[in-house]
Amino acid sequence: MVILSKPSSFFNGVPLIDLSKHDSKNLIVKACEEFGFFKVINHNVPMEFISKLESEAIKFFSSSLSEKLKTGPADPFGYGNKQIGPNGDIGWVEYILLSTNTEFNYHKFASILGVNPETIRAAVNDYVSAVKKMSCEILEMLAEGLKIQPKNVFSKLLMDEKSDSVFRVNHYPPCPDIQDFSGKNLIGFGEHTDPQIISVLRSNNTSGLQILLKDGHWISVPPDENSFFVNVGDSLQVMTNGRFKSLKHRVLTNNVKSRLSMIYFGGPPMSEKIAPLPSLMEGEDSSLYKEFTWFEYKKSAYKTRLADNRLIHFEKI
Ligand code: GA4
Repeated sequence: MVILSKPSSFFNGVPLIDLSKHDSKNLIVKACEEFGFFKVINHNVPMEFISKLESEAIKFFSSSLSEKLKTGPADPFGYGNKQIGPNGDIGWVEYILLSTNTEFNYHKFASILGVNPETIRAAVNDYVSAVKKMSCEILEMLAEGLKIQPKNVFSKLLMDEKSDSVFRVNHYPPCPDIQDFSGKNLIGFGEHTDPQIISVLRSNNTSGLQILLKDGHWISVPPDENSFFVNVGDSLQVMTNGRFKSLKHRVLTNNVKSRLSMIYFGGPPMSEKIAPLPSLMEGEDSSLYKEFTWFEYKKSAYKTRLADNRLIHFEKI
């Protein structure tokens, strides 16, 4: 676990996308090319869906550790504590990971919260459906901005009933200034890029999220509980033949306030071939990547550490 410094200054250059404006599509393309990251306002995701899920999550995370552990381990779905992924990554975080397209068993979570499993299922479904709808609108604006047809080239992958999408709720408890064995402060969630097509994050007003700028500096993103933050995933980088970049990001711990974030990772069906769209290439030969399916990519990703470059195995030499 490595961390360089506590958030000192906030970045004021995060591209801002107003979804209610008609001309946003060109700005989204620009944001995906320059950063692979942007903030969305006027998103139409009902605040009641956000608040409902947030309050259930707060209740869950404030239960005793022994209760929470009964809903784990996250292998890959369930409750996880400090351990991230199967290969030794550790962070000052606890979380719930679930699959959005396969049947998920909410019973254990519901019994801890003292509610009917259907209440939890409905809260997750309401939130995820609204965020998925917004993700699809963004992906369609991207296709239009790139002038590619049909406009659902990207969004259809999330809409597919077999779409392999994931939902994650992260809780970063306040972290006193403790250090790991090497004397470095603890990190909340280590640096990484997201593997899927698009990730959409909503957090409370506690800072922590940082992005890696092209000049090699980590910079803190000002939190905004009323907006969403969007990341280009590795798969979208490949589909655009590297025109859009998946951005490295991480979360630092906060020593006073706890941070709660919810992230929807929109992914393709397992059998989907991930390759640059022909209209975004000069010719077949100009693909920067070898052909692979999402299944193959995931299989290889689960053998990596968080900070690894997962696309490197699929790049043409
Ligand atoms: C990073 C993005 C998402 O949080 C995630 C993570 C997944 C996990 O926590 O199980 C992974 C990580 C993420 C990429 C490499 C592998 C898989 C942990 C890990 C070491 C849910 C995802 O899809 O990929």
